[in-house]
Amino acid sequence: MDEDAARGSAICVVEHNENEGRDSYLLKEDRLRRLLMQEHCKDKPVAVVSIAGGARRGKSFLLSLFLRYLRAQGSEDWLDDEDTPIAGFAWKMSSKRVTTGIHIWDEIFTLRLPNGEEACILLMDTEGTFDCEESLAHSVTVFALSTLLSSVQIYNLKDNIQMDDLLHLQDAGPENEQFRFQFFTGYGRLCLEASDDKPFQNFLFLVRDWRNHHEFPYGSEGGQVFLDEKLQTSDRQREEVKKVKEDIKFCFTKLDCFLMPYPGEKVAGDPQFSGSLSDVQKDFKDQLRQLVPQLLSPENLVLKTIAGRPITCKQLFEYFKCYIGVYNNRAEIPEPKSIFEATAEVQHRNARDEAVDLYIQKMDRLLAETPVPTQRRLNQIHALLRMEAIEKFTSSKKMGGKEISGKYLLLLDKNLHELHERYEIQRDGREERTKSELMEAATRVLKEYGEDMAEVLRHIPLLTAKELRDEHEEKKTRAIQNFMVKEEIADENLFSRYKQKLEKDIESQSALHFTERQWKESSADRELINTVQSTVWIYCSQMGNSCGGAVISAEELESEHKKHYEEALDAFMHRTRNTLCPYLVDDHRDNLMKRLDEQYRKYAELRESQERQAETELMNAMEEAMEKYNEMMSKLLVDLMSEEKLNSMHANYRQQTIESFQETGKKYPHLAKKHMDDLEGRMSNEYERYEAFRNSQELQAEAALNDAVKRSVTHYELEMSCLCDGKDTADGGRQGGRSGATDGHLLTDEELLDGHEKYRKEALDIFWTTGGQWMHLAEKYKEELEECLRKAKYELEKKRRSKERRVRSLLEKSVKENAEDYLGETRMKKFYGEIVVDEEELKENHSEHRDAVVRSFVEDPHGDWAPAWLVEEYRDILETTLDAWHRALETKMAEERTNRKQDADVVGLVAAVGTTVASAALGPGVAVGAGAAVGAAGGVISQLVGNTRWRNAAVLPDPASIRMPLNWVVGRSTDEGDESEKNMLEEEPE
Ligand SMILES: Nc1nc2c(ncn2[C@@H]2O[C@H](COP(=O)(O)OP(=O)(O)O)[C@@H](O)[C@H]2O)c(=O)[nH]1
Ligand SMILES: [Mg+2]
Repeated sequence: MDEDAARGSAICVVEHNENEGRDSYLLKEDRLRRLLMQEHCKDKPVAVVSIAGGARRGKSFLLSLFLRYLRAQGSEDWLDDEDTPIAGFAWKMSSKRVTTGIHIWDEIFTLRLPNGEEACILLMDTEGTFDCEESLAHSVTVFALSTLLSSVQIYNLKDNIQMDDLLHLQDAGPENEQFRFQFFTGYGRLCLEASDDKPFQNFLFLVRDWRNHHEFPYGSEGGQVFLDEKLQTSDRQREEVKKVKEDIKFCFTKLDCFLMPYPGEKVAGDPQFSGSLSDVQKDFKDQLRQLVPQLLSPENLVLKTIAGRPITCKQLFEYFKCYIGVYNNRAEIPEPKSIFEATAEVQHRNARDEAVDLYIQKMDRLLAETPVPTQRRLNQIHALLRMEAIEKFTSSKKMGGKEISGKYLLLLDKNLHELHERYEIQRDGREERTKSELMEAATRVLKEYGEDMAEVLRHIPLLTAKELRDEHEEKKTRAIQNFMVKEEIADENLFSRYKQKLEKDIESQSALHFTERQWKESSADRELINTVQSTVWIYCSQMGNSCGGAVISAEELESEHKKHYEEALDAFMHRTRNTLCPYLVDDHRDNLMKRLDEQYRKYAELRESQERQAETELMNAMEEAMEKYNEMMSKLLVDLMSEEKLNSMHANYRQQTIESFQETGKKYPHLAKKHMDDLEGRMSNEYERYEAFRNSQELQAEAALNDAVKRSVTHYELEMSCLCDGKDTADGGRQGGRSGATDGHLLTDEELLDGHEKYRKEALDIFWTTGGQWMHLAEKYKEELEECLRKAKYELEKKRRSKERRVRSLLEKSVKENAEDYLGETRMKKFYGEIVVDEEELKENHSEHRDAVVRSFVEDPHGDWAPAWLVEEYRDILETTLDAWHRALETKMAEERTNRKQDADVVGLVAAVGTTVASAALGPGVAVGAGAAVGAAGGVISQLVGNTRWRNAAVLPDPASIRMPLNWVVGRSTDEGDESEKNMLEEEPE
């Protein structure tokens, strides 16, 4: 199926029913209203194309082709698409018909007419007309209704225009003679009486399956000739036929005829025909291309008119209702008069409606005006429009008489009056709405103003009163401006009333905002006062801390003040940085500064009084400390002490004193300094005094020490001289065999040293009995003492050595002399080269002479001046020397004895004699000094001397060569001694 066809359908708007032999017609009002009252069409003029005629003659088929044309919007190729089947109105070849009555395609087409106006097209199908099954009355009714309602009625005929076909228009059947002649002519005449216009519009005889096209060609031209021929009247014709023909020509504005070719067997006879255009004969299609635009193109479209005026879809709906009503209200087919009256009624109604519409339209426009019109203006306009509406009503063409006109005029006036009242209410309503809109706007604007001001008041920092006033002015101006937007919705008076009220409201609300601001400012001010107070407290507590302990100097106080003052100001500024009212801060800051200055003055006074107290306290402390110092120092002077010690003690006490003073002093550092200096000065002075005292003590002590040194030295010298001179009885026992030899008293070196040590100690002891008191001085004097002792000792030693040397030289001389004596003639000389004796004898001689010589040495008078220990030493030397000489002589003599024995052996002397000879031979050298000691034995030996002299040489030893210790002593003295000692030694006699 075609999509477009599927889109719409033919709806039955007038349904025919038959009840108990009586026809009734049901108007499907709702359907029809829905269709005709659509916005796009209800007020547009409409062309109604209707088709009527016998059943199954291709009416619906043709309407479907009209649909196709309309949907193609008059395009040239509207018939070219052969694939799309012909569809829309039900046109099937069926013996069963659809619902009888009037059908309308439920799609109203619009098109623009050549004059630019938009118009609608309605396609109307009729069913059941002129069917033998139906009553003729019914067919005539449907035919009449569709003719009354259409602007183009197509009378669809087959093959030819029969006289019957014409009669059908009149003939309601034999039982309705009256109607047969009355309807078209009667109605037509009534219409013509009322106006110049013909009652019906275009009428087209459409002859289908036209075969006689050779005589009358297809289309309208042939049709026109054919119709003219058919409608010709002649005297030969029946009266009724002539009447019909005349009535037809008389009633319709335009009569046309169109000869349509046969569509072909497919269309006409094939039950399987699907509606495809390819199955339709070309002639048919060619004629369709002529026929359809002739009816439906904008140029050819015929609008539906009543009494010469085009009607709209909406009015068409009224006529539907009116005519169906007329038909249904009668027991039989209505008289033309009824139709006429009904039509006149609708016309008047439409005229009134139009007048009312005009009034409404203009009043609506007035009511839509902004500002809403005043009551006065509404009444004025109403009066004007009322006249205009009445004028429009009276001037419109209508059928019917004065009666109906008067009735409708009254009705119109009543309607207008009612409308006027409605408009008044409406206007009042609008005015109320305007008022409430103004009220709302004023409230909103006032609220906005309030919110703005609240926002402004929330602003940190808080605005000053002047700033708030400025803000208020600005916000108020803005509020009024915002309100002014509504100026156009109300008339001047009304608006200015609301505006004034708004201004008053804003002013009274502003008072609240000003009060709030004032309140906020007061609390900010209180806060600032509190901040000043607490800042002063903090300053005071800080200053209290600074000045609370020790008394500080005025400068320090000032600097503390400056510091805390700055801190206080900073703290104040910091704490007030977020204040709501910064513009108040300066005043409070000035106040703060003033109060801080006041406080500072109090602290300065306090400080001064504290300082005075502190001075007194410090003075006392200093005096006390000084007293203590003096007390301690005085104690020191009881005994002499070294300057260093005194100094160190002074330093110690000084420190103690200072510390003691500092106990107080540290409390007042800046004041203590001066007192401290004073204290130190005083201590220095005192110390000088103590020092002088000590010095004098020291001088005394030194004198005592000096004295002690002298006494010690004297003691030493005394004791040592006793020792050296042997006067000390205590030393008597040591004199040995030399007692009484006072001059010969000589100490050994060791003895001297021992003595020295002993008396040195005694001297030191003596010294220390004094020096011990002043150890710090004594050392020096002790050194001095030691030096004196060392010198004394040295002198003693020197003296002793010199004496020892002298003694020694004398002893050496004596040793030599005695040795010489030993070698004398009378002693041992005879044994050297002269007498040879045996060993025993020699030994005896030696012992004898030796002992004699030694005894002589020991008993020598030198014992008076030589100490025993030296004599002893030299006696040993002597003995040793003599023994050595003896051993040497013995050795030599032994050799000699050997020699002699060898001689004796040769001469044969007796051994005993030999011995005597030998010993005699040894004696001559010694015999000179020997004397009587040799005795009797010497006599024997001397007899033999001349005979027995030594053959080997026996040399006599030299006493000068005896080795003496003096050399060593001298040597040693030279080593350690000085020049003077050497000289002294040189002077010594050998
Ligand atoms: N002979 C003939 N048949 C036609 C013509 N047009 C349509 N038909 C056929 O006639 C039958 C009835 O058509 P329909 O439109 O329903 O007739 P209606 O009852 O007048 O509406 C259908 O089978 C059509 O194919 C025509 O011009 N000539
Ligand atoms: Mg049909």
